[in-house]
Amino acid sequence: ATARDLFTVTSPNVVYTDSEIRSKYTYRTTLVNRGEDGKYVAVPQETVYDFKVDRKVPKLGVMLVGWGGNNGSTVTAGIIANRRGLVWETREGPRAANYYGSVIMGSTMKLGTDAKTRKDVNIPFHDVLPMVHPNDLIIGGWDISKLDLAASMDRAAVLEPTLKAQVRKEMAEMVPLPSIYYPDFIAANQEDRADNLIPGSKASMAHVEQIRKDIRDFKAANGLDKVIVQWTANTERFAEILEGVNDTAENLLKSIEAGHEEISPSTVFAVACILEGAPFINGSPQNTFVPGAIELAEKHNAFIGGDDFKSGQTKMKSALVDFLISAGIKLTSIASYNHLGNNDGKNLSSQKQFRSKEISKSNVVDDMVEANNVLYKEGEHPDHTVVIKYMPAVGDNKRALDEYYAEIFLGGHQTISIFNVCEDSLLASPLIIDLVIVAEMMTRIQWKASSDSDEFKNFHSVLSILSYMLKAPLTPPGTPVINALAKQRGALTNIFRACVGLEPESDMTLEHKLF
Ligand code: NAI
Ligand code: DG6
Repeated sequence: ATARDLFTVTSPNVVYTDSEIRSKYTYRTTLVNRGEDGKYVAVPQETVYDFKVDRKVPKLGVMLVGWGGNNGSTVTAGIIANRRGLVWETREGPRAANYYGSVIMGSTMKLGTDAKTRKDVNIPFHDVLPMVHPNDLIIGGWDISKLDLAASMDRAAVLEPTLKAQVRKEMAEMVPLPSIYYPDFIAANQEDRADNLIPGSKASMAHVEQIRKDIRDFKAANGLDKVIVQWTANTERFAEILEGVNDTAENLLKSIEAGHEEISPSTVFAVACILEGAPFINGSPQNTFVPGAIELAEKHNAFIGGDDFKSGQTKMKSALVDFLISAGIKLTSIASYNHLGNNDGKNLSSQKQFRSKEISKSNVVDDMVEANNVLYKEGEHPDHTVVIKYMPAVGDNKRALDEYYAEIFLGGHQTISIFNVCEDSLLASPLIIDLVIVAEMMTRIQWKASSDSDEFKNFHSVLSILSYMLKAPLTPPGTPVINALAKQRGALTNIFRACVGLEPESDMTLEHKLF
């Protein structure tokens, strides 16, 4: 269906047709040269782009790898609850389904200033472009555990019994497809749930083909226009990057063919999705996107995104550290502890899998530190430690304790302690939804430089626009990683605004200052 617009833009640079929105957008940046005297010369730059947005909202399917896990079962129940407008009793009174925690469904952006009152006019983020509504998503997926989704939801122990009772029947009919399991990649303590397997314990083209077939079958069975696949399965260990094995697209395909032991299940899923043209997003920390997988995606013009959902502790960190450092406060150490008792915590109690998570949780302040050459000398960095412990009793109610220690004026110190407690899967589920909606939207946005007559083309295969939702954002090779939360949101907001010919939100509010 073509979405009904909440607003239209009246501008010589914006044209609406029944099927498209076209905008001509002037992108303004600043090019800096450093002279021999060490001084900078800043030159404003303008590039004019044409953007084209396909207005037809597709019937969209999402297939989750690890569907029967805490995130998979929680997001599925959440979408059903929203779709059916469910209300359930809790000891604190009735609660109704919502999409809190989703930037797309739960936040707004400023459209502009009211012509009469001069007050801000804010619109739901979801309405800036014709996006898929999560209530309309068709969900499926794979799991190495054969429990149906109702039983998975019980195992996850996240949702209120009164909510579960209302979605149980529908979820009991949802059964994950068998998946691929290469025991060396996830913790040995996961073996007892691996009872729903495609035969074979190392990478093979047969596995790639089976996954591709599963996607095609799901698409056909549900009459879908598109499918997006997301890895929300267990954290794997890092794969070694080996010359001749996974360093190029060609070598990666050959290595899968040869059953090389260093190819992980998540990389096999990524390859299958790339070949099938289904965008693939990695919600876990491991290096699924080995260089060969990125090159393969580029070759096939396929979309990929990752890594590792940024839900609680790290989201706070990427906002707080941005605030401290940009306030001129010298952060000198961050100590981050976590304990949790869900299956994710059990898997992460194994050293190699913990190491993947430690890496993705540790590199998240680098860009902010590097940007402040007043506080930090080249190569100087705050101390940063990350600890995760498995504590079965607390279940999905993860505890994250952080101490931020900073140097302030004249040698003084500031210590900020944070104790963050909540159900991990209730934070991660809205991110899964946002990643799907934004990734799908990006499949319908094309661009060309206005100065050339070339065809419209897609954004780069690596969707760095998804960074806001991810701890270790994958970016196109050779381009910087942005971790600062406000910048990540700015990129998401302003790229979508540009597609309808709107200027970035600058927050200058000169209209309230110059009169
Ligand atoms: P979970 O352990 O409850 O679920 C993972 C599921 O994946 C399990 O059902 C397991 O059987 C399945 N699985 C394992 N290997 C598989 C394979 N090869 N193919 C198909 N299924 C497979 O974990 P949870 O809490 O749902 O988290 C999922 C992932 O998301 C973990 O890697 C976790 O680190 C990551 N994550 C979770 C966040 C959160 O806030 N919950 C935030 C950031 C990342
Ligand atoms: C221990 O921290 C378990 C992890 O899987 C995290 O809960 C998850 O990655 C979320 O991390 P964060 O830092 O975004 O809260």
